[in-house]
Amino acid sequence: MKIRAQKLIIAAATLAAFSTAVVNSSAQETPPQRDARLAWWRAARFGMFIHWGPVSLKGTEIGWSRGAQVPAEEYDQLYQQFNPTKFNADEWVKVAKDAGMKYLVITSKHHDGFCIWDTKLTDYNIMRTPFGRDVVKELAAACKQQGIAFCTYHSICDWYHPDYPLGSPGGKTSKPNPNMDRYNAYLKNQLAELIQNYGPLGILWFDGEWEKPWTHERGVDLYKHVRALQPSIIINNRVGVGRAGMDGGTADGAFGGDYDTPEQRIGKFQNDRPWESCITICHQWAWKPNDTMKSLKECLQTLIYCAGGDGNLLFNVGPMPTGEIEPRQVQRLNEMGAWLKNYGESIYATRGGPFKPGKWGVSTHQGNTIYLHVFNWPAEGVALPVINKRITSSKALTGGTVEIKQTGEGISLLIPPADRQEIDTLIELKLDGPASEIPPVAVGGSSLAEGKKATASNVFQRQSGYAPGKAFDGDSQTRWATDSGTKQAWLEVDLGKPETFSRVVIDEWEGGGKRVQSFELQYQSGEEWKTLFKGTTLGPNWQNKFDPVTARQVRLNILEATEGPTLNEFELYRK
Ligand code: H79
Repeated sequence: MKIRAQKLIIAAATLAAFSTAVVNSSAQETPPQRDARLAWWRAARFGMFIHWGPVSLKGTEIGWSRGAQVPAEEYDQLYQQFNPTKFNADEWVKVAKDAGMKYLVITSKHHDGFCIWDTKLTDYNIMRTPFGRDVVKELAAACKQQGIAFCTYHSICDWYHPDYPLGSPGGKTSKPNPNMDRYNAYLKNQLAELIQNYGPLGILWFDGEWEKPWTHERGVDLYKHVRALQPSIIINNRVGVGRAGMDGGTADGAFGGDYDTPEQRIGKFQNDRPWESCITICHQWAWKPNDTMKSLKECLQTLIYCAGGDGNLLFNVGPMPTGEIEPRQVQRLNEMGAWLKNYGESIYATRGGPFKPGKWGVSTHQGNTIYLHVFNWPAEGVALPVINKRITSSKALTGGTVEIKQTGEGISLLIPPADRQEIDTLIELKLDGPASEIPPVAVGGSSLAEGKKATASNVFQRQSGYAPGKAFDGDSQTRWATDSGTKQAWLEVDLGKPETFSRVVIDEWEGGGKRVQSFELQYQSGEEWKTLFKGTTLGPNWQNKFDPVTARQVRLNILEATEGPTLNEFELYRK
């Protein structure tokens, strides 16, 4: 991947840029013009996602619970009781601002079809509730006043609207008299209302594009429609049908709007196409009473991992039916904001890399500066690979002294244990030239097995999302899994050619506990499988060193498990 040359712009000065950007229709836009259009948003790095509507009265998931946990007839009447009298747009925007977020995306319409603005195109909207106030209007005004980019999420699928062919639950039923062309006109007119009455918008965040009625042609047409209404707007990839599942990338050659959208996972390092992970602060998108909330460490490291991978984080809250955001969530967001106040220079307007994200941490850069965010310290310190720039000075921004040695072998980094931070030890390196000229490089070398051909005795429900390759993709957020009840299984990798290795790392999925009770690591020698060693339990990032072995086929043979074995990663290293 090559690093796209991009002038770094101070986030604050560019927040208003989308309203004044040069007018270009999508067809005429050159890559530099496109970069300029997206620049404010890439520099912003951190936004607030809000999922809200009458469903908050039930505490179930927005859209998906219609016709499932909540009968459709009941769901569709909830708006008659929706009266969030404590809603205060200024307060919500202040929460986002204090958290260090630079933009806000609210569900103007989710899959359930309910509209939270004063639309003239359907009666199923906020003005018909006892509340009777235009939430989109108030939020847009508050965002404008406080200098936050206002954006909307808009579902393409609409399981409520009679013209849209599919219905609840989850698009699994059909409507009696659908008319997709008429629905499409409705959708386009709604977007015109939103942009013309509440714009300019920062982003139009589409979703619900995966159902059959949506096509490539409709996606391209919708993108052009929205850009024509507001040339400066940014549109996510879910406008088209090219999204590759929940990983959120856009399939090669497919149409995918302006950026990729990994959902509920941190995107992989990708600096040649913009991306934004959308992740919830608790588990549900819409408000759920007593939902488990993520720790400050998880919240902050999620943001920092995104920045280090060269992406954004759109962090979701689901406000309560009272109109308030839960106080504990406000507090958590505030804590994130406090960290960003101190260390925001290492996040905003930076680019990810050059050292690729790993268990060790991540790096970001701007100008001649690299920011190292170290999350985990090996006893011997962090060893970074060779770079084509000289380090002229270094500083531990989170306190203490850092010892740096740059040699022809690489860079070694040590901080006394007392100065290592629980969440992020932040070290600034000044270079004798631009960090963007350093090609992105993995830390600690990649596993010899990464991306290699994998097979297994069993795959959970034969789903590709749990394929053997998930244990060799260098992404600890994905995993190989086996059917529930599986007590024995094997996982094999073909390295392509004989390789010499002396260390294995097996990252068993933490969510399942220690399932493996007995295993052996084997390699093929001639026709025969030889056992390298035997073990009992594994766990997260379990590792073992042994005398160097040369082999092409390596196999983990699980002899006994309490439940279906599942591994995030299986890695082999020379040393
Ligand atoms: O609004 C939130 C969720 O309600 C919504 N997106 C976030 C931002 C959401 N939509 N779908 N899902 C959550 C889960 C749906 C997954 C699937 Fe598919 C839809 C599985 C199969 C069809 C899309 C296409 C994902 C994988 C393939």
